[in-house]
Amino acid sequence: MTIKKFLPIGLLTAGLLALAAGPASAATPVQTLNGTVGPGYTISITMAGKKVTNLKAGTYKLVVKDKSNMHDFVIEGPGIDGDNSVTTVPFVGTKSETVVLKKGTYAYYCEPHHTSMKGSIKVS
Ligand SMILES: [Cu+2]
Repeated sequence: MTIKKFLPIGLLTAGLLALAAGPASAATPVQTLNGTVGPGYTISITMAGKKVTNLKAGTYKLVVKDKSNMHDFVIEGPGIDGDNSVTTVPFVGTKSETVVLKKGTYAYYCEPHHTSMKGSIKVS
């Protein structure tokens, strides 16, 4: 007669699977883009203090600080038409919106001074 040793394979497997899965995975955090316009004749979009010129396609939170009543902040590109003014003249303050950026080029500018106050971001 042989003595079979009981090996709790099932229990062991369940434990390893739980380890591999780790804690409940959180959704990818939405990154913040910081738009600034004014108080002088300047406009920019930065992320973590650096000017943004290239981004990966995805969803971002765009937070715009409009520091002058004579400027506004507009962003347009694939999926975002030219009427998308995040801020308008004479608003001063902070506004934010969620933007879904697709592959292509986005332009941002101040409408009254669009020939000089402008920038662009390439999304890939
Ligand atoms: Cu302006």
